[in-house]
Amino acid sequence: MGFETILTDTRGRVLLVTLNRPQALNAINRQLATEVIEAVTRADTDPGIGCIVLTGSPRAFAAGADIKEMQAATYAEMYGGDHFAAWDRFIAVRTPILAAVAGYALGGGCELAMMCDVILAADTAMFGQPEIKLGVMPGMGGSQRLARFVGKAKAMEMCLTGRMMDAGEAERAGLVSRVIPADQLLDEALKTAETIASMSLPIAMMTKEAVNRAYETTLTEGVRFERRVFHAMFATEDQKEGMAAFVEKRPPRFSHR
Ligand code: CO8
Repeated sequence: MGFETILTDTRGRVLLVTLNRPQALNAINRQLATEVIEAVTRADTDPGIGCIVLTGSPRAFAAGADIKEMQAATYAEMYGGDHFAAWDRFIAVRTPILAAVAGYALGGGCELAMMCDVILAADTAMFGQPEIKLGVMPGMGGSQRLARFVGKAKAMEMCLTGRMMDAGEAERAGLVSRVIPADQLLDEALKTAETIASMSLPIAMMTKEAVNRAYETTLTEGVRFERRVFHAMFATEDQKEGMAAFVEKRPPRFSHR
């Protein structure tokens, strides 16, 4: 399937997905959502891809769900079409996904970034959940994920006022892992993605699953889950290779098995 609202580029073991609706600041319409979800789920079944980078333009990662597309929708259409439920397929992707955010990440754009596993922010990045100004609220997980990532006080203030957070505040609040000068964002994101993709893919997938479990369960259950998965890793060839390489003082050659 050819894509019209995103660009995809495979660089070694990294898939770069670029949102590409510049005329609408990458607003997420039905087509863009379908294409992003298709691109990442397809990559997830490709053992040649070890990490996915999702990015936008220097001006906007994504300025939210497409307001013009939603404007006239009725309750029956929103409920009947289970609008946004398709993003559950994005969440189910096991390959690590890194968001490289420059410019606006608002509403659904902020929510999309938060659905990724790591957010790297350019110093130009602005994060916000301004839906309340439109007479709605976050609908792609923002009220839940933002509260978990930055705590209730900031999440509540942002969702109730629509105030944006700049990159520095987002880093201090724990929303993004690092802030990078805008002109170096993509290079740094690709470098980080290459590092992740150089690891054993099944081990990276299990690690992603374990860290995500921290947001879904109690500490006791999460630690139990971690221990079971850790034990299971000793059934992989890559555990044997990784530890042998350390002992033999050479770089590991992971077979992703
Ligand atoms: N949807 C549609 N079009 C958009 C959007 C959007 N979210 N954002 C920007 N655009 C369009 C503008 O309409 C404009 O198009 P045109 O030139 O045809 O008028 C073009 O992009 C450029 O935008 P601006 O001229 O407004 O650019 P500025 O630099 O002046 O302002 C802003 C940039 C501040 C980002 C401004 O565009 C803005 O406030 N955008 C809307 C941000 C917003 O409210 N986002 C939340 C949307 S709602 C949402 O995301 C809900 C998610 C959950 C949905 C769940 C549904 C079940």
